[in-house]
This record gives sequence, structure tokens and C-alpha cells, in this order.
Amino acid sequence: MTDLPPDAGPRTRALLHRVRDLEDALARGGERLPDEAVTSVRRSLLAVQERLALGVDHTVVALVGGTGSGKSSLFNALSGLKFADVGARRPTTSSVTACTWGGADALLDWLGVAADRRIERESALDGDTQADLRGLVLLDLPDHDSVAQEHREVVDRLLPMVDLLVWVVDPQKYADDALHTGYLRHLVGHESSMLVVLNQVDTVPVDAQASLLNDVARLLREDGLVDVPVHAASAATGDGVPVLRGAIARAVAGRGQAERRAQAELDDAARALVATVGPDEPRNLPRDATVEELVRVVGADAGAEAVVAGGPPELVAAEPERVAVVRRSWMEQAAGELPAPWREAVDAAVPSVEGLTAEMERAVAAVDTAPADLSGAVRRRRSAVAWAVLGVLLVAAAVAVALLVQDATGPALALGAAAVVALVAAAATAVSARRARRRACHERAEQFLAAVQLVVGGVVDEALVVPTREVHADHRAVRRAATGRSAGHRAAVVPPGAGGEEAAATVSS
Ligand SMILES: Nc1nc2c(ncn2[C@@H]2O[C@H](COP(=O)(O)OP(=O)(O)OP(=O)(O)O)[C@@H](O)[C@H]2O)c(=O)[nH]1
Ligand SMILES: [Mg+2]
Repeated sequence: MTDLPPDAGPRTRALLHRVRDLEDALARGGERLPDEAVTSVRRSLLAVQERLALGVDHTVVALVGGTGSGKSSLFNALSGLKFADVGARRPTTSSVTACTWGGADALLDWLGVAADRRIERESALDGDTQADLRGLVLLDLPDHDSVAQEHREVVDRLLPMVDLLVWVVDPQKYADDALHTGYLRHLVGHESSMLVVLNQVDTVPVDAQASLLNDVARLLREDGLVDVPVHAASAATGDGVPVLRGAIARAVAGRGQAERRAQAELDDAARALVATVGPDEPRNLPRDATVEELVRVVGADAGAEAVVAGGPPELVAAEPERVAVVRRSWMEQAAGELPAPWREAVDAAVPSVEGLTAEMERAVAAVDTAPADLSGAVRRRRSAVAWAVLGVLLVAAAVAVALLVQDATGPALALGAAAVVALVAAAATAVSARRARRRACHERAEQFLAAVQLVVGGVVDEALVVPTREVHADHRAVRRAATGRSAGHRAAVVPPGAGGEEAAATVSS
């Protein structure tokens, strides 16, 4: 993991976040990412990390050109400081001089600027007058056409590290072959990161200035350079310096070379990863439907019907062929749309048909298969029978009394009525006893079915939902990092029923 450079600004931080997301994606993707993709992403990340260690919040602008063209004078004019040595003795500048708008020590170390050749421009006294150059590192380079060979070496070493090259030429030497053949012709294709300043225009009559500028532009075209801006300036009078300053400010406002390169590199890495993931994860996991299927596989529905009919609840052993069908259907819905390595990952994460069958066996073995407890209903039924017998006895007694006392119609009628009441009561009690018995059977059946659903639901959650979700979460992390939609580090696994964005794939029937 890359550490933030001490003076990292928002651009560096943003790139580092992308680096971390992509690193995280590699870790989350693991074996499921093809080797070539991993290698290419790692290579990109390494390159970007090296550059980011210096930060990309600065724009390095270098003044380059032949000796005496006025680089140091323009450096002072642009910075408003008299820091660079300007001299009559040629060459004057022998070591790189830097002015920074905001701190950039790590970068200056990397560029090899000596500590005593650095100056910081922006201070509290400036207010916002220097805000447009914030992030600028302005370099005054030694001449490239020097008698001193080491000057040329310094220039050659620094050119590839610079975001904007400002070629400073003067009216006498602008056609110098060492400049055109030695440097400018090699910069074809880099036109957007360079400009040319014809300095010392104060030494040229005003009416000759335009044709001189045209001649500079012609030579650049002959070098093969297209559309390189050419500015006229005078470090001595200040003419053209604000325009030059504006051009530099635009380079600062635009993204620097290093940032563009890092971005392009990370885009390449992201592209390599996008190819390894699907457009999305399955939104709904068929959890409830799978539980229902497996409940049927162990015959719990038939068992419940048997209980309703008064029999004992029974379960059958899960047949592996039927479990296989359920598992296949799960795989289709939970992984069907994913690329092959991710599909295989889901397949490997959930138990095999045998494993799932064994787990089902183990789970349903715990279900209580005791028959319905009908003791209450039976007791009531017995008492109903007793009542019925008593009723019949009463009727018999009434008939007997009526026969003995022929004329006593009154008591006979009374007894008859009592017998009828007793019979009705016995019948009602018998009916209610039968209802109570049926209700007890229904309740037991429901209780039994619920118990089976509960244990089968546990198997489905543990064996199918959780492992599938883990793979989905990894896939999502890789996909988001690849598409730049990552929101930092998230929980690795979300248990069933947990909320939040990570649990976007819902479990449903
Ligand atoms: N008239 C005039 N003279 C200038 C201008 N710019 C620089 N000079 C003079 O040109 C000479 C060289 O200027 P420097 O700024 O030292 O040139 P340089 O490109 O840094 O030279 P090296 O450090 O030797 O590579 C000095 O005497 C400056 O005063 C300008 O715009 N007009
Ligand atoms: Mg100089």
C-alpha cells in the first residue's frame, strides 16, 4: 500500500484512492481474475505508485535554451524575485534553480535541485495575486549548448520530467542548429507540452518583430512541430511577460503530465479488470423458493397431510437427484449471468449435491415427529359417550315409569323432555369433540411443517445464501473498482438480512 507523500494535494490523493481501490480489487478478485489481467494491473499500479510517491499536484515548467537567451532573466521576471543569477559571463547558470508556488520539497529532491537553489514564491503577503500559479514549480535550467558538457547532461536528464517546456530563444540565435537538430526535432508529438518565447524583442525594431516571429514559427514547422505557440517577450522591459505568465497559469490549471500519465495508466488497469467481471451481480437470490423446494424434497408436505388425516408426521430421505435439481436451479439464478471464473467460484463455495443432501439429512433429523397429542379430544369424546348412555338410560327409565303409572301423563312427559335434553346435549358434545380432534391434527401439521421449514431455511442460508453472497461481494468490489464506482473499503461479508448497499442483492422468493 502506497503511503501518501507528505505534501500530497487533492490530485495525488484522488489518484491514490484509485490505486487503493484497484489493489483492493486484486485482493478481492484473487484466483478468479485471469493471470494476464492481474499481471497487467500490478504493472500499472507499480508504475503509478512510484510516480505518486512524489505527488502530482505540481506542474513543472522549465525555461530551456541557449546561453544568454535570457532564461534566468525571464525566471526573475515571472517570479518577481531576483533569485536567479543573470550575468554577462557566459554561461551564467550552472545549476538548476527552482521557484515554487507552494511547497514541493520531495519533488525538488527528485528533480535534483540543490537546497540552496530553491525559493518559495507564495507568501501571506501575496494574498491571492499568485493563486493562479499555485502548484507551479518553475525551473531555470543551464544552457544546452554550453561549453560545459555537464550543463547539457542536466538538461537532458530533466527534460522528460517536465510538464511544460518553455524554449527561450533570442533574435540572434533562434535558428541555431544545436537547438533545432539536437532538441526540437525530437519533440514532435509533444507540442501540447511546449511553447517558444522569442526573448529580447526590445532589441528588435517594432516593424521587424512580426516577420521575426513568423520566421521562428517557420523553423518550428520545418522541425515537424505543429501548432507550437510562439510568444514575443522582453525580460528587460517586461513586455509579453504577463502573456507568458498566463500561458503558464493555464498549464498549471490543466492537469500536469504526471497526473495525465498516472490517470491513463490507471485507466488501463481498470480496463483490464472490467473485462474480468460481469455488468452486475444477480439482484435477487431465490431463497424462499429454494426452501419450499427442499421442504418438498424431504416430503414434509405429504407428511403434514398425513398428520391432518390423523396419522403420525413422517419425512422421507432427500434423494440426491432431487437435491441436484434444486442446486442446479440455484446456480442458474445466483450465478448464471456471471463470467465463468465467478460462476465456478459460486459453484465451489456452495456444498456439492452430496454435501447438501447430507446437510439436509442432518437438519431434518432434528425435527420432532411425535404424533398429534389427542388426549384432550379423546377425553371429551368419552364424556360425550357417557352422556349419551346416561340419556338413553333416562329415556328408558321414563318409559318404565310411564308404563307402571298408566294415568300419570304429567311426570311421564316431564321425564321424556329430560331425556330429549340429555340426548341433544350428548350429540352436541360428540360433535364438538370431533372438531377439537380435527383442530388438534391441523395444528400439529402446521407446527410440523413450520419446524421443517425452519431447519431447511437454516440449511439454505448457511449452505447457499451466505457463500453465494461472499462471492457476489467480491465480484462487486472488483466491478466497482474497475468502473471507478468504488466507495472505499467495505465489509467483506454481509449476513443474510443485513441492510446497507452491500446487501443490494435481496433474498426473495
Ligand atoms: N535587452 C535585453 N537583454 C536581456 C533580456 N533578457 C536577458 N537579457 C540580458 O541577456 C544576458 C543573459 O541573460 P541571462 O538571463 O543570464 O541568460 P541565460 O539564458 O540565463 O544564460 P545562461 O545562464 O548562461 O544560460 C544578461 O546580460 C541579461 O541582462 C531582454 O529581454 N532584453
Ligand atoms: Mg541563466
